[in-house]
Amino acid sequence: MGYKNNNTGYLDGLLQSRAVIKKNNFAILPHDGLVNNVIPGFKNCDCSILGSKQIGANFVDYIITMKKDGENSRGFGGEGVETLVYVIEGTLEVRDDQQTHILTSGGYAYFPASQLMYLKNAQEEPTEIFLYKKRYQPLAGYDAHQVIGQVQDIEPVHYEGMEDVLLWDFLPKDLGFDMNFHILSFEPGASHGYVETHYQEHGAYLLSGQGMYNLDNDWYPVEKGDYIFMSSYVQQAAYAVGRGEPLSYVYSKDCNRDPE
Ligand code: UGY
Ligand code: MN
Repeated sequence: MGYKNNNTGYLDGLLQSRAVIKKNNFAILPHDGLVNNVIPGFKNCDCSILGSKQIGANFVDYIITMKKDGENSRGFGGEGVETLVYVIEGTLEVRDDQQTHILTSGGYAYFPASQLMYLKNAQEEPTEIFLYKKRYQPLAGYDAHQVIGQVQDIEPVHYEGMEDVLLWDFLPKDLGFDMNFHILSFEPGASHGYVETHYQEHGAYLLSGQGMYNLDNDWYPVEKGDYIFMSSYVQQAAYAVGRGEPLSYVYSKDCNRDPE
């Protein structure tokens, strides 16, 4: 919604791309290079598959514009698969086989493994969502449970004590959850305190601003609408640039499990 591809079919500017694909390492997918994919179950929706096992991810991310009457009435997820939806813009109806919830921009729903997620655009105008699924890694004696929320109701913390970097955690910290979703937001000029190198992988969708991102020790310009896949151990850190909005992104991170 509001990204550069002019959708006329005719060339708009030069045929150049900021996309960078390093399989099993990292990838940057700018919004204007995304194409629509037919995904069984989604009707009246423009769907693009982002991170997937084809670039080395152990999860699948999607960016979806749900048009008027857009829905997935078949149920998203499946046996042993956990799901999460985040509403970037618009109003979304999310239901399991019993209850319906209405989410607005900043809303999210986590469904535990095997509970199918039914989605419907709840307004006339398009609703844009970031969608995630992953095979759940069970832990004996613990379970995950459904979580429905709005980020506006979460108190952010100063990321690693930094004044100008804020972090919102979507899910409870308990061991039943094998992943979490977060929003990280850097005021212009702010940055990570160090270059992270860690076992966990990320799929990140940039919600606002512009920045420079260090991935595998090279720096890349990034902005709102970009998707970044970071595989296990890839070096990663960002600076927010510009004067206007913060650089912020919503992202997943696996957690709470001991690798085999
Ligand atoms: O939680 C994280 O690992 C996060 N700070 N990583 C990142 O922003 N690239
Ligand atoms: Mn990280």
